Amino acid sequence: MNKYKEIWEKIISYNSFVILPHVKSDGDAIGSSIALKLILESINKKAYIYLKDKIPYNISSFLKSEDISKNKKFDVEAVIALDSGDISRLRDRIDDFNGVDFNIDHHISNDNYGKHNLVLPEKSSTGEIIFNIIKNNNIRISKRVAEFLFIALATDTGRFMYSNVSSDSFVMASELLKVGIDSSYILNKIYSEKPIEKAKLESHVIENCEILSDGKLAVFALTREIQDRFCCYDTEDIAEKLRDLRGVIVSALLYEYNSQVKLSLRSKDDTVDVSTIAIKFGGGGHKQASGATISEDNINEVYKKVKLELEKVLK
Ligand SMILES: [Mn+2]
Repeated sequence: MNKYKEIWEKIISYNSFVILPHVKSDGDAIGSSIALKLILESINKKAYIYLKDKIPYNISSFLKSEDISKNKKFDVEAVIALDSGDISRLRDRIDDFNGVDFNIDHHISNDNYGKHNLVLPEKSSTGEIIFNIIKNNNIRISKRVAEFLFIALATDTGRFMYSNVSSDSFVMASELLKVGIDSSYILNKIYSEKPIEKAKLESHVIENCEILSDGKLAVFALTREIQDRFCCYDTEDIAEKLRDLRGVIVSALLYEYNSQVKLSLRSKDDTVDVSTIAIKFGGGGHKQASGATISEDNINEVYKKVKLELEKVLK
């Protein structure tokens, strides 16, 4: 049996669900979660999305207040994890439940922590996997579902720029546009509404980053003090800004977050697989975008170690 039909048949054998996107949720995690919630509701199932964090500013304008619950809402029969490369990315919520029933994801480092797993690293986004579930099971795509699947696809492909884009991604985008979504409006909402303090913080990072390995590596340590100074705690996309400099192949952004040090790694092409570095620091992800949460609390110490590892790879 086709894997998309198989997973859907198992899912719909239950009647109520909690959907858990990963912590520090992004467009793919939230977009795929809302799309799945809506299609489950369209066949009279009960589903809610449980996420405690603040939603990124550029996604929140698409949401209605009832879309996401900050608290555990009701007892459910099944737990669905979406876009979470490992179970620790659900850690602030998973203890409220009895394990993960369905693990649907596209991270290569995913270790199949669910009772049922659909992990497809060749897919651009978890949104693309949900789209395939929809297509293979002849589920109707409403305009709102299409909008969120487009958000998932567009954000996880860096607006169709990363090498995870395949002809399937464009077929998917085409089908979503046929449903009647306004892709230009959606992309403008996501990418052209940057708060000025975020733009200023980005400028500071660019101005003060270290360029190493003959210009191929850009690194920066974003301390809490700098975040306070710019009144900006949104680090989304800053590693991308470093990667996008001419000559840079790999960028690394370290930042202090909730008394931990986080690492974001980005690479411009397939020549360097940054997930191998992320794994060394206890994290994971994709070839071109990965990250880690590091238990060492001194950001400057971590910075030295990360630089050393990256300089080895870029020699
Ligand atoms: Mn994703």
